[in-house]
Amino acid sequence: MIDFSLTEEQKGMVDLARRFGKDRIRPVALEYDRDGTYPEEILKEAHKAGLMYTNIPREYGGSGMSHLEHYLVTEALNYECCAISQVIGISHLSMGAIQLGGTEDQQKKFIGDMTKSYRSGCFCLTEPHAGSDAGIMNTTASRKGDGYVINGSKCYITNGQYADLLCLFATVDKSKGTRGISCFAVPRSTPGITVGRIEDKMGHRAMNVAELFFDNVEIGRENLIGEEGQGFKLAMMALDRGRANITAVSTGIARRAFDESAAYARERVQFGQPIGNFQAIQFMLADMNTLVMASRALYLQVGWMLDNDIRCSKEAASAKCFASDAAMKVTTDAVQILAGSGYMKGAVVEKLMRDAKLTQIFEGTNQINRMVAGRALMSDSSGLF
Ligand code: COS
Repeated sequence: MIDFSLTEEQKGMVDLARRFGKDRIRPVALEYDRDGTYPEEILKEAHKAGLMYTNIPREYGGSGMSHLEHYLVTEALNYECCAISQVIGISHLSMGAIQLGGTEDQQKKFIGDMTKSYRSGCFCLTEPHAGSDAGIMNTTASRKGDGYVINGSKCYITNGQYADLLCLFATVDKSKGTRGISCFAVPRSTPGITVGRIEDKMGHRAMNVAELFFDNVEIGRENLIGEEGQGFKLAMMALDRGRANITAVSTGIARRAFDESAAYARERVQFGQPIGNFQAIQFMLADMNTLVMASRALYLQVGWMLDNDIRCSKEAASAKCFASDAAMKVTTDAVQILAGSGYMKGAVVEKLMRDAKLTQIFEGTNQINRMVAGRALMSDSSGLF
């Protein structure tokens, strides 16, 4: 039976996120975007409100939400500002591999420690020459005694400057390709980690993105997550979840752009009547709303699959492509509807359009995600129904 109604508890979660977004994020969203401000105070409050570690189990200091619930909360927060909300929700991707591959003791130790603070984690996969082709990374983990020494660098790391816990991917044997990559939980306080360039971005400007360097960073065997050589698979499995998350992020962005457009269409009078009376505008709004509805349906499906332990690599990749392309289209149309007033700096829809662009790029470009879905369909074209 398909049922789109939320339980009272789920309604409470969404309501909490909406209120937090409206009261705490909305008043500063444009200012933080203009100045590229790290939302420190908001993170402290989100942490207290239980909105930071939503899908981390309660025994490790999280709120214990399901994937589907986390995505509902994500849409609600991202409606207000995706840059601030991405940092609030960063543990969903950054801790994914540790949750999937870590022992109970490792999760208690690493994730349990991290959730005490609002600084959260970061997902260290990308390197300057290893973006879409993530498997050719150069960062090494050489065995030393019972542990490892890490050397190398990572770039475009969301929350890299501030994260307390790094989920780091490094190769123990480059000759083995992706099968040589391992995953490590590395506390920020480990000596030898330095922060390089902080990126100045087109959109998502309040979201911290940094370069990280690892210079003889010594860690123990207990920092290895899963088996040696299992890291690439853990990264890909974490990205399945992450891509479902970007579907919810994109839905939040698109819904806000729709709402801004509909409100403007109701009040902007030209030729003696609100422009929303004209079919040219109504058709645009109808199509924008359709894209929002479809994007939401996709993250609900993938969230449900994750919660029921059904592999969803192709569904998550397809959902991410659809919703991010939809967010780009809806925000571009929102600027068109608001016209001159929407194109100016300081307009909400101008920010949304810049923000939407990144959703087509991060957690795998849409070209890579189409490839992920396309390849999977060659071996298994079955669907849910
Ligand atoms: N779940 C489980 N296992 C997976 C998987 C998934 N979603 N995706 C891949 N794997 C496994 C494969 O089954 C394969 O296993 P074997 O070694 O046992 O054969 C292994 O991982 C390597 O996979 P594959 O051969 O597909 O690797 P490629 O290097 O050809 O391609 C792509 C991998 C391009 C799909 C991958 O590099 C990718 O997603 N790139 C984009 C990275 C990204 O999203 N970066 C953003 C960083 S975070 S903002």
